[in-house]
Amino acid sequence: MANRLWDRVWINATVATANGGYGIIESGAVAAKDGRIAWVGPLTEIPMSPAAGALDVIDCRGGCITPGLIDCHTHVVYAGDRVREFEQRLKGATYEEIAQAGGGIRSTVQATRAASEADLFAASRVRVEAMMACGTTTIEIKSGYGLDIEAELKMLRVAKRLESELGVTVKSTYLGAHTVPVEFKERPDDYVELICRDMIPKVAQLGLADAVDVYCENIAFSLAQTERIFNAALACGLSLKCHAEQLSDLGASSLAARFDALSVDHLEYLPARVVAQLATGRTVPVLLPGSFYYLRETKVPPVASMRALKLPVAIATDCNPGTSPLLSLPLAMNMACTLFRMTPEEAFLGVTKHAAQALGIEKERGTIEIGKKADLAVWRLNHPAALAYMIGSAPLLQLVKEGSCVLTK
Ligand code: DI6
Ligand code: FE
Repeated sequence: MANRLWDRVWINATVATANGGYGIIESGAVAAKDGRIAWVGPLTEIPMSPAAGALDVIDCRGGCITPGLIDCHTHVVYAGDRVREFEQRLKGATYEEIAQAGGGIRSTVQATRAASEADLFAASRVRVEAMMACGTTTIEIKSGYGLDIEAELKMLRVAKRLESELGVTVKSTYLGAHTVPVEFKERPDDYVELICRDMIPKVAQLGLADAVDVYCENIAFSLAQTERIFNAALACGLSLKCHAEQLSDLGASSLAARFDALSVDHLEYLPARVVAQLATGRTVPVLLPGSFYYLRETKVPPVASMRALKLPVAIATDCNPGTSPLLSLPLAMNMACTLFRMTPEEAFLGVTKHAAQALGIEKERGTIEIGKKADLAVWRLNHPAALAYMIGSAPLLQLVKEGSCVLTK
């Protein structure tokens, strides 16, 4: 077989490159070779006819091609569910009250510790497949429902296996500091010591995580504890992320920015002066409208200040069993628009280019540019704004991972 210029070419599409806003190319084409984007532009300018350049030519029938979506904050690996807690909350209990009574995160910890690795994988796989059916090609996955070495490593191994078996890119994050486990209830600092002295070095040595996250909140870890954990993570060469300013302003975002963290996530209580601080560094603000919606929060993150300072705001599902059982990034985009007053274009960049930045993978993914990995989503839509416009529907035609079609409808 003759060696072709490309492996595969997509034609007859509106291409939204996410490069400089939507980055729309009308009547566009994208060509992939060896897993990377080899050409993108208007079909009239393609250097060789698609049929001569590649054996496989895909007619997108006027649909839209976007970068594969990137979900940069999830807790998708867990066992059990929290359906009863949802009912309790509807009868008036608050999330904090349930957490303080030993429910909440701790109940998922119990279920996750008890689950076999195979069962944990099977339960998580169903969710990741549903995410992919909504256009997701890269997922960040946090541990944090194990909280002892064995169960945390089990979660992180499951995250790796999801990557190898489902063909989705996974960036994994160690979140031992999600909550204080029951066995350390009276001595949280001893648990922080265990995280810093034993768990982070172990996770790093096994190569099971790319980053370390801390849930810095009144119901979780203090600012001083967060700083200790950040230092331990840096000492092991891991990147930093932080659950910050979700329910109160503890100063976590400011600390994370000083530590050059990849991202600060949630931010409902972020004060405007810290938005200015973020503008001076590389730390990406990540907004999670699913948990805002599910907890019926009323305080909105400072989106207007972020916009004024041109921050690269990312959006993610925060998929977790307690506060955001959400799998669809297009639905998260819609929520970012309706609840946070972001524009559809900001929402689009939030799940592509800016989400890649929040994971430190912007050189490889997040936009459709020559040389980047060919991760694409082909939609039965004529403009990417429609992704944010729809409520809970994602008319995906094809999902492409590093040049290969992993899902076709
Ligand atoms: N992200 C989290 O990690 C926590 N809240 C959030 O938005 C809680 C997750 C849980 O309740 O299981
Ligand atoms: Fe979270």
